[in-house]
Amino acid sequence: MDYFLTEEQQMIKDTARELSEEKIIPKRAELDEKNEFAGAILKDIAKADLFSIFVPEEYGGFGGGCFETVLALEELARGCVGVATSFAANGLGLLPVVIAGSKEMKEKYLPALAEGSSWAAFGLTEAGAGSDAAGIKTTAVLDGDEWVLNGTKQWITNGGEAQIYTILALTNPEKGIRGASLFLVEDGDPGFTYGKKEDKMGIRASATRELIMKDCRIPKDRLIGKKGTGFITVMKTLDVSRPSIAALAVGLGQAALDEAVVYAKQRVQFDKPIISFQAVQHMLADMAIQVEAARSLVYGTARHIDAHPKDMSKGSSMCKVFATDMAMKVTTDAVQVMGGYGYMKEYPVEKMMRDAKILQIYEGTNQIQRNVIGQELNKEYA
Ligand code: COS
Repeated sequence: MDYFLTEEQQMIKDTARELSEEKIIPKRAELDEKNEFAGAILKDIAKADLFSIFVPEEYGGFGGGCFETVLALEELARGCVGVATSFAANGLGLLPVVIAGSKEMKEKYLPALAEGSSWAAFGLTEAGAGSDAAGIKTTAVLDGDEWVLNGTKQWITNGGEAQIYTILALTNPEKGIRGASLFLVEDGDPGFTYGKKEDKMGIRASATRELIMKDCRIPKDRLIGKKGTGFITVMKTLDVSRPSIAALAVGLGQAALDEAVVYAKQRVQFDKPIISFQAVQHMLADMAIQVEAARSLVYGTARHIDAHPKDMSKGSSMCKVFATDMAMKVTTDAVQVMGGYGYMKEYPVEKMMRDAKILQIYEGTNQIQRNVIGQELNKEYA
């Protein structure tokens, strides 16, 4: 399908595809088995200048378009969702600075993030605050010229690997989430440490750790935006970044479809390649329909967000749900088409099916996305 990409957009897609083929695919099984963070590959992605897509031009970036971002992520995820997740989480971590940071903060941090010489992570989730993001307990209190943060963030992608962390904390706990503010914490800040690296079902090439703040002291000017506006900035950040998760799902679904078709053409049973059987053809056809439908929705949504940045919650949640449910189904069907071979670690679809599951969970479960869509429909038809 021709999506009428500009020359520049096609170049971004091709660059990411090349990285996938040359750097990611040859290493993905080993990284998965060893539960090893793909730091060297992220450095290759930085060399190819792809980190710049998250950052506005005036701070050394490519422009920060949602559409360009999904093009790159789709191709990286075709290689490995674990690697692509680390890259996407960097965009998620720096978005609050782009959305709400002061000019000085942007000038100080964004150029290195655009270069990929510094990486970011996003600290929202806590042990008792996942879907109920408003239930966070981390606090920040002003003491002279410093903020003092206390609390623990859980399951943070790029934890321990990133240099900057955007952290939501309560600055006025009696006001609940309307008393929350966002902060920028740097690796090495006093009182800031990491928990153990988690051992996950999938996306094992990404690092997931706790962020522990015990009387963590940071300068006063590390407040992102105005005091008390942290939750709104977090919600705006998630609105822009959820299509990124949908893009990972499209790349993954495409990769699983490719594997299944290639296998079905060469696997002979009853003296014929199994692709000649209608039962298999119909499965492959359904997989192809779902991948293309998801791609169209994700591209359309990303273009809409770039054109109308204030009106994006519903579309962003819709494409996250549709594409990630698709990836779970398509990777499961790819294993089914490949039968016993598909279930073996020797073939990549086994890992793809494990990687797919998290897409329905992180950056807001698909149940939460349906809540958001339902609430928006309720408003629209008032
Ligand atoms: N953009 C801007 N503001 C938004 C917003 C958005 N998309 N969504 C909510 N807000 C605002 C609301 O307008 C409200 O502001 P006021 O107090 O001024 O009215 C405030 O934020 C609170 O909103 P709401 O009452 O709807 O919050 P809830 O606690 O009911 O939670 C959901 C809303 C469920 C949508 C939210 O908790 C959520 O997205 N949860 C999933 C979080 C998640 O993704 N976790 C995984 C993180 S991994 S990175």
